[in-house]
Amino acid sequence: MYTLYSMLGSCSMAVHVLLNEVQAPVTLKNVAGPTRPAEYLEINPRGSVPTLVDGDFVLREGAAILITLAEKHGSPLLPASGRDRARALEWLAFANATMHPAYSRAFFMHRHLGEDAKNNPLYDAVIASIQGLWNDVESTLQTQEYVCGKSCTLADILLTVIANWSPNLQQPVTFGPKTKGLFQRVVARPAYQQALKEENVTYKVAA
Ligand SMILES: N[C@@H](CCC(=O)N[C@@H](CS)C(=O)NCC(=O)O)C(=O)O
Repeated sequence: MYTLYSMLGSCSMAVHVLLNEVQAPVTLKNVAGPTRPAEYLEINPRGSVPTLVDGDFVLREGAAILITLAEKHGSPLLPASGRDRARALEWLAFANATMHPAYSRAFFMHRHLGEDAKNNPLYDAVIASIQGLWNDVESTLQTQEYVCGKSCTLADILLTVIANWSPNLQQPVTFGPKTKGLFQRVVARPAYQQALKEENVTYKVAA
């Protein structure tokens, strides 16, 4: 039994979806709130989620957790070798280390500037950078169903999770028809549906 420290609907949800995909039992511990529980800060002083606990092994950083779990459970969401694996890692890095921080910048500005954030020219630039990244996803999907090609990978799941934060931005971000099609396919997976239900999250950006 794994324990997943999470915040509902956040990037930890991608780990939750993967655990459902591989049918691994998990206890979710929601640490959202103005401050993190002391118990959580002991295992992750950074306070961010996800953190996975597997027996006496504590693993932090979402990408490391996703890769480790996919390998351990032999999930097809991470190809085992060769160029398919390289491509899957490339797009997982894009989701985790390019798209996610772009949203984090916007949320950081909103947290510190409040409603003034949306009138700040820097906020326009942050939103434009997010839009540019989704435009790149849309171009990639012109000739293929998933960002790596014919098959769903970890990156598609994480991108689908991140996209659903968009209604929380102070300015709109739009998704092209191919990108919405990707979200529809990913959200329709039983493991994703189960995670939405277990986290009580509504998926808002696929329509
Ligand atoms: N590099 C970290 C970033 C994780 C991250 O920023 N998580 C967000 C939720 S999506 C979070 O915990 N935010 C609250 C905080 O940092 O206190 C990872 O990929 O695990």
